[in-house]
Amino acid sequence: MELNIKISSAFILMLFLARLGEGQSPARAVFDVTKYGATPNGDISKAVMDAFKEACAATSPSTIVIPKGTFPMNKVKLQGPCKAPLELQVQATLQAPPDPKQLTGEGEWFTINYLDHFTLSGTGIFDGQGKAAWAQNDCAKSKNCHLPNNLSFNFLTNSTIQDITSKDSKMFHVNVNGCKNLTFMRVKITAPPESINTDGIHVARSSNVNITDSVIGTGDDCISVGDELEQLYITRVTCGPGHGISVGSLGKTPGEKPVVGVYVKNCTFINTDNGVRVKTWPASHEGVVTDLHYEDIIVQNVSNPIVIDQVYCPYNQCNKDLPSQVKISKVSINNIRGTSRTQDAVLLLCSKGVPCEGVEVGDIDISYNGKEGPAKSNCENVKPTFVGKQNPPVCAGTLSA
Ligand SMILES: *[C@@H]1O[C@H](CO)[C@@H](O)[C@H](O)[C@H]1NC(C)=O
Ligand SMILES: *[C@@H]1O[C@H](CO)[C@@H](O)[C@H](O)[C@H]1NC(C)=O
Ligand SMILES: *[C@@H]1O[C@H](CO)[C@@H](O)[C@H](O)[C@H]1NC(C)=O
Ligand SMILES: *[C@@H]1O[C@H](CO)[C@@H](O)[C@H](O)[C@H]1NC(C)=O
Ligand SMILES: *[C@@H]1O[C@H](CO)[C@@H](O)[C@H](O)[C@H]1NC(C)=O
Ligand SMILES: CC(=O)N[C@H]1CO[C@H](CO)[C@@H](O)[C@@H]1O
Repeated sequence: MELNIKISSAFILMLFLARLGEGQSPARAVFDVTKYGATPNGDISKAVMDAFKEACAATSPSTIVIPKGTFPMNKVKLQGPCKAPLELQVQATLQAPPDPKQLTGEGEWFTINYLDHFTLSGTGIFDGQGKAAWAQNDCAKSKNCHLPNNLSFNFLTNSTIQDITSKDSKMFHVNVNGCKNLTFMRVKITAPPESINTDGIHVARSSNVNITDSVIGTGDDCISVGDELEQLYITRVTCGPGHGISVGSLGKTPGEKPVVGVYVKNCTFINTDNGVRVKTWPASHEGVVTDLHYEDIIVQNVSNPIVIDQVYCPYNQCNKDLPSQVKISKVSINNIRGTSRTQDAVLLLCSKGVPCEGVEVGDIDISYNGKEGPAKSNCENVKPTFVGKQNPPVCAGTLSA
């Protein structure tokens, strides 16, 4: 009985978009979650998963729609493979339960796995309602902190995430793992500066990931890069507040795979702790970071605009006498302009065990206005080649700390 009702209602729901006069473009079946039992103020999780189940089985491209409105949503996991390309259009504001203990089920708050040619679109908001969770976050001290990420994308290929907003995640806003050819366009990620571990987008074990035309401001890194990564393009991203765009931290766990090819172009950093940064732990395991290119970047009131830090050791829980074993090479830094909030505008602190190689510094113009004097730059275990003009003179200073 129930099955019959479901099937017939699914039929009615397949509203085919008439594309009169448009020739070949195939009609897309539309699955509206409100037709699957979703009601405003009621938990929408099951409706979303039910709509997905049908859409995923469809043999032609389809669109799942979460229409305008505000809906509470518990954990949702959408897992492919599906039979045809699928779009999830979110127009709604989706709210996680405020108390992390109320989040039940597997994985992160919203998890999407194993899809090819998937699109997440719409001007909707994923509201992690993280305020209560940040207060309980002791991840700095404790090894078992299990706060859910906001959005988790795993093993997606040829896919696009566009226009959505992620707000006040309990932990990382967006976690990208095992994806190939994934583009983020025009996304917006916001959380207050005091919210801890709320990284904007964390990308690891992936290749060909593009993040463009996006605005990210959080209490941690705007974008952070983990190991086993090839070809990440970050273009026209505005970052702030937050900790900047970071490769790493790396070297803490054994067997980390290389990070190859990170391109940060035409980005703006406003009031952030760092601009572009690479961080690796001292006394570390081996690793490789190569092909990093930073170009056409504006920094405004950024504490440390350019940082390579191979003695990264927050909370002082490491042996700083033993060098990092993560080898950094082929780094170019060109046309970085603006203002620094501390005197240390350019820090290239490479490992004494495996010095940086192939670092090229082009035009830099970063000013600092403070009693101590103008902006400075300090370097260790690196001999960059210089092209263009540098203000401050790069590698000419000593650490102010
Ligand atoms: C990447 O994905 C897009 C769809 O998002 C597709 O059009 C394009 O062909 C893919 N590129 C490669 C190299 O697979
Ligand atoms: C991604 O798209 C490309 C180009 O359309 C296609 O060759 C490839 O098979 C797709 N990848 C997967 C995993 O389906
Ligand atoms: C990602 O950006 C790079 C550089 O702008 C470009 O060559 C590539 O085609 C882009 N890939 C996608 C999937 O948009
Ligand atoms: C980056 O900015 C430069 C200088 O403002 C501009 O010439 C170039 O077209 C921009 N490139 C991209 C990819 O936005
Ligand atoms: C510079 O950044 C700091 C820290 O984010 C902030 O408190 C201060 O107001 C900023 N100054 C300006 C001039 O924006
Ligand atoms: C519930 C859960 O899986 N939380 C994860 C949140 O994200 C961090 C960083 O990716 C993971 O370590 C947690 O396990």
